[in-house]
Amino acid sequence: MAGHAATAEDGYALWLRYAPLTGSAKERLDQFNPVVVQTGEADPSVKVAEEELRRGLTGLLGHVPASSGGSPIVLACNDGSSGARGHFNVAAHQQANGRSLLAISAADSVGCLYGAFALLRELSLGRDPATVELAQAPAMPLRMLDHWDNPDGTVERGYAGRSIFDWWHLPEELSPRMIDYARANASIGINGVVVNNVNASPLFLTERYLPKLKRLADAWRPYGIRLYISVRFSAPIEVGGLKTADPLAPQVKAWWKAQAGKLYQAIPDFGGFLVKANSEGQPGPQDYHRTHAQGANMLAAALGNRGTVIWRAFVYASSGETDRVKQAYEEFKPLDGKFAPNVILQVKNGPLDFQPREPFHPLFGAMPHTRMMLEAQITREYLGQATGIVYLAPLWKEVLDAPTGHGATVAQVIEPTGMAGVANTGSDRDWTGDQFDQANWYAFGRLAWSPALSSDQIAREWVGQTFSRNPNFVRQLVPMMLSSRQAVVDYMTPLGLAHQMGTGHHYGPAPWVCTLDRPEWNPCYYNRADAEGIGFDRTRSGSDALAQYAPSVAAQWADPRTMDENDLLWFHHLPWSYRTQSGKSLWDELISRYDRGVAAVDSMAREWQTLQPYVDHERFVDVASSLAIQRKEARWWRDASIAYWQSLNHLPLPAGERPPEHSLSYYEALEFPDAPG
Ligand code: GCV
Repeated sequence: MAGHAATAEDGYALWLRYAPLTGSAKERLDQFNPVVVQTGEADPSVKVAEEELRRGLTGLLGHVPASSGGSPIVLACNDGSSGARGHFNVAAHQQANGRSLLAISAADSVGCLYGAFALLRELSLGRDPATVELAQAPAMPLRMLDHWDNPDGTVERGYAGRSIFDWWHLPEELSPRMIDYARANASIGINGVVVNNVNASPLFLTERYLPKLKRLADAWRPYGIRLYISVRFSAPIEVGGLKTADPLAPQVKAWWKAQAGKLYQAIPDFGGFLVKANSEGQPGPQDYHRTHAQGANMLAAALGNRGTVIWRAFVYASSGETDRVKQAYEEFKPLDGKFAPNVILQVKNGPLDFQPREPFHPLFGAMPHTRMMLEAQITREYLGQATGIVYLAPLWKEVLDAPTGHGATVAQVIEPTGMAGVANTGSDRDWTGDQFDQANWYAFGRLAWSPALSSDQIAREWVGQTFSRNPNFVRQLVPMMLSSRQAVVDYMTPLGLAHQMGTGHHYGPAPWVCTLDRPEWNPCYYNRADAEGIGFDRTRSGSDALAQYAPSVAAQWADPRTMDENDLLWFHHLPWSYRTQSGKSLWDELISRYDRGVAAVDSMAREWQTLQPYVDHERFVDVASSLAIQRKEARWWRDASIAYWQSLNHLPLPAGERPPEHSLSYYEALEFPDAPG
């Protein structure tokens, strides 16, 4: 039996719904009350932990927990233990009076808050409180969200409405959303937030913004979240009235020091600066013939030991000569060991730009004397934006688990430092523009907390808390989520193709685009398709990007006959007649992968229909409509891509294959002036 569907919901509560338990699970939990704070009563984080426990228990029980008479839930938030900041224990003990006691203990108050959320997660999933036993610590110190939000309320690559940050009305008005946002983040262990776009407005370094930033930082502090800002390297000129932003100029150094001083006066635990420099037109130290290290170290000196400079490695010059995917490594590898101790290099998961699939970035493991963190993209800029179901944990796990060949996996390389995710939040009621994109926010936080978690476990947790803990529902929905990432790879860019999207909006297919000024902005630069074959030769006979990887890794990808074909055309240019591992020609294999992607989306849409009894009407319809869009998108990608490849190779489709619905010129003529940017 499906059980009763929840009442109508709009997704605002995220995974913190605390839907009522029933039957024996409710009876068991009813034995546990009251909530008692044993230590740390006055601490703001303990207060919010207590509040959250009460809120959660009230939801789960369907009534306010009794104020006495049961087995107490005790918050012991200064238990004298040592360990990583944020670690906690949750366990039930037997007391002398025969009753149980459920204790959440931690060395610091934020650990206690994390413990409270972890307990609520277990309870929400129907776990018997008497058997809960958790001992956890975050795997990495920095677990961050990077917002690409602008002061005017727009969001670069945002698909969920306007920015959640209302700079105009701050500091006087603090939207309740800012607290719910902090609760959601704390529940998954996020402890740092960069509030503005890396294409940074200098406004954030003006006097007017200080009280606004302070108000947010104060509001988030109890939730264990430190505030960071992105800074524009040329801000000393734009808002400082200086004639230069040269990092070695004394007046520039003094200006940044003064700015840092003001920030720390207002926000004593201010996190630091995130910087995109000399990348895609942003100013940087190279404008003054200085290196990235000189630029980063100057800012690091301004912050001193109070904060961190997070310097992005996402750079590529406007040159058709050097393969774009090689450029970050070429620029940064020689700087290993040259960065100040409070500088972190933030490296995207792959060497290109958040594509549906990329091999891991060759910088991971290659700069042993540099602190390095991983940058992932939660917002789906290149993966269909906010439509359908595309669960990203498998993408991130693929990268985290990859052995770098330098004696560590990517996860091990970044664990001493951290992980940042480009946020997918917006002003839409459901926060992420699509119900299932909440799962990606959740999964990012959970993986930053523990990269060892499996995509499957994270999906189970999310589904159980967000939709329904009914085992039949979970059993059916989780596999859909797990296969959804491969589906998007298959219908968009199978077999290692990448960067085939339309210019500007990055939404639909446009493999034919070849006339943009910067060669490396053109899809044709990446597919290199012609009458004879397709793919980018990155072996020694081509750009030799393979040589940037450790020899053991490069060897795996060097031979198209033995490598994992998921990355085939990323590394190899091959004739259309090339025999793939399935025995099919490359052309036939490509078509079969597009088809597999389309079929996977059709099947998700069909399966969702059968799940209606478990889901409230509002979210059921919302997801069903979103899947209807994804079905259209999948066909569009398949058909437009095949039409273009056929215009080059003139090969017939394998017998029985459906021809593209429209002519190539139809797809080429499509325009989307109204797409979000
Ligand atoms: C914030 C890609 C995106 C840009 C983004 C850039 C970056 O190129 O399309 O919108 O800019 O990455 O990561 O800096």
